[in-house]
Amino acid sequence: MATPAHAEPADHPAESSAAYGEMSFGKWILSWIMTSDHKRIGILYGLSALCFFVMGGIEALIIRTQLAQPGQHIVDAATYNALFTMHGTTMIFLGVMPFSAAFFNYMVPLQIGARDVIFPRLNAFSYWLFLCGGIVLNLPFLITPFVDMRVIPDGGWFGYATLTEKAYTPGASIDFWICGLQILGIASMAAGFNFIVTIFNLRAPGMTMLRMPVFTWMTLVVQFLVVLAFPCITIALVLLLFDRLFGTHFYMPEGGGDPLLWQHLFWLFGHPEVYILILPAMGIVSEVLPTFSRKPLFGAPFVIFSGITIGLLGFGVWSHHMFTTGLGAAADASFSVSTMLIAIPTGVKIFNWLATIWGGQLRLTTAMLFSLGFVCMFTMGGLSGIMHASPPVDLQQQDSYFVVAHFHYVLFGGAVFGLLSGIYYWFPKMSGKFLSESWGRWIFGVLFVGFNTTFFPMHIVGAAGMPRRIYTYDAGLGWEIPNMIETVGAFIIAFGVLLFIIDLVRSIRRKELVASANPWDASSLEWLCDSPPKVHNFDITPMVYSERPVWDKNHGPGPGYSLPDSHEHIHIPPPSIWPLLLALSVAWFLASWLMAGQWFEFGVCSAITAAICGFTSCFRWFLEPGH
Ligand code: HEM
Ligand SMILES: [Cu+2]
Repeated sequence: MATPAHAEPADHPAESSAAYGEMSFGKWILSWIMTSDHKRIGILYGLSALCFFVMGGIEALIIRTQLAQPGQHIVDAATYNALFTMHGTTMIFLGVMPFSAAFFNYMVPLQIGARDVIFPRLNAFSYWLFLCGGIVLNLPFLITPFVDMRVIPDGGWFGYATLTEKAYTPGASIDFWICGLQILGIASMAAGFNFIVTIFNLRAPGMTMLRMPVFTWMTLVVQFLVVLAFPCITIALVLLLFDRLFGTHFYMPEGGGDPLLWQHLFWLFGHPEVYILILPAMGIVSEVLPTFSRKPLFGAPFVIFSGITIGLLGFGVWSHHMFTTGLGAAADASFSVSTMLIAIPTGVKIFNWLATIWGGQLRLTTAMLFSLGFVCMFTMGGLSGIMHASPPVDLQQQDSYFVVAHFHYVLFGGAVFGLLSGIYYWFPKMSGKFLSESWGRWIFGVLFVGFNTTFFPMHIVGAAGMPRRIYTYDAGLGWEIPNMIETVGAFIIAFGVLLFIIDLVRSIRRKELVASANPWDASSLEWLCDSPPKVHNFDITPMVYSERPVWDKNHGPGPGYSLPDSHEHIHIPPPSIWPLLLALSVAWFLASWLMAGQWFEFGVCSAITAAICGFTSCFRWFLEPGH
């Protein structure tokens, strides 16, 4: 595409891609720290998520090594509690969520024909705050040798009261967990509002809501879930913090409180959260399957509306996590029905994906393989989910390895496979290079085999009565063989992940850019930009005429899109340090609670200092011109 002279982003040469080459290393680092470019922020989210994913994976390997045989003592019971808590919390909040955020950031503005998100600096703020939250959650690993109390979060990923009350978990472990989650919550909320406003307001002319790519649609649904669900856990955590620090009794029956209040508040967040984890992957699969079947997505509006329906129903099912608490027949019946209802829109999506592949000219690229793997594995996880939608069945399965099998089929076979599909699909767009397709097939094969070897036997051993969250078990219960198989599977997964990381590093380090703008012959607007895109994405904002603009332009029937001969002023917000400093101040402010729990006066002084820094950063941010 010809670049009109007036379209150079000359106002900020430091951010233009040509200038990166000549920069000194320090300047280069600074340009990442101060960036407000959605593409760079997306890459930062992706790399951070990858690191946390590896940490969560190492925790899982220790768990599996401990459980390989009966009666082992590689870790003790207390360490084991910390391991599964940190594994679950890490995978959910620091692995899958930010990896999805990487794609929201990188792809949504491109897919809607925008130059950036609507509040680029707020976007940078979200990223830095997320990173602070991840660090606060993992800090206890570093300080645990130096303190004589429990500091590594160990109350499970859903932190049930009253276990998490001071009386039952003294020390600071739960305080770290609360603090980390609150920081992550603010980061997610800020990003949520940013993307909602972006998608509503920055779409290219002609891109009506129903012309939006399905991935952008699923992003929109997810952001609504984030801004509606996170306040529930924020409140739940504030009440827990009051109980722990100030002696209130919100969840303590002895003081008139109710532990079930925690469970209701938590799961009112927690169930939508599982859709926050899976819907982005569903969006990715809805882009990949049509591209590699060379067919439009079958019944695209149905896929979109079932995504919306899943999001809405997701707020009406939370008590299916509480069937065993004795809610009574009426509540059990209604939550059972609402849970089963969600299977309908989910099934609609699955059938639409199958109909998309049906009769298509399939190209079995690695991205396609991961998407096909997603459809199979997610469906299996969905089916076991419908089983425990029935309260009597759930009474048997709750807290057993059957549930562990279920949610890994959804979260790993589903969300993670979908994200991997997205990496293989969009890597050429993001880097101008390809991941190796021959390695990719092997990586897919190893992960697929490893995944099923690890998690399928958990159904069996769970049905045979093995409870989750036990650090060891006796011989002679018939659990030995499945547990050994599961552990072998976990190491096969680790090998697959290792291969993936090697290929990723290799591919990134390659110098020459070989990917064309549209290497897969895909249909949405991101494939109109260069690979990698210019700092300002589009020289001219396209005018959109259909839901598959790039495809229609190349193959007909309609014009797809056009590039109006306009003289737009391209505005790219300048880099800024204030989002980072504000994020640090907010994290510091919240972390002062931790100190307040141990040394009250010190914590209060620290909070006041942090607040002053925060307000200063805020004012400097607002006074800085050009955002
Ligand atoms: C390397 C692959 C993985 C392995 C081997 C693995 C293994 C396990 C095992 C054995 C448990 C049960 C521990 C227990 O109850 O005693 C567990 C719990 C859990 N896993 Fe994974 N996992 C893996 C990947 C993932 C991924 C990708 C996610 C999410 C996206 C995830 C989310 C969870 C959650 C939420 C829990 C529950 C933690 C709790 O009980 O509080 N896992 N994992
Ligand atoms: Cu649920």
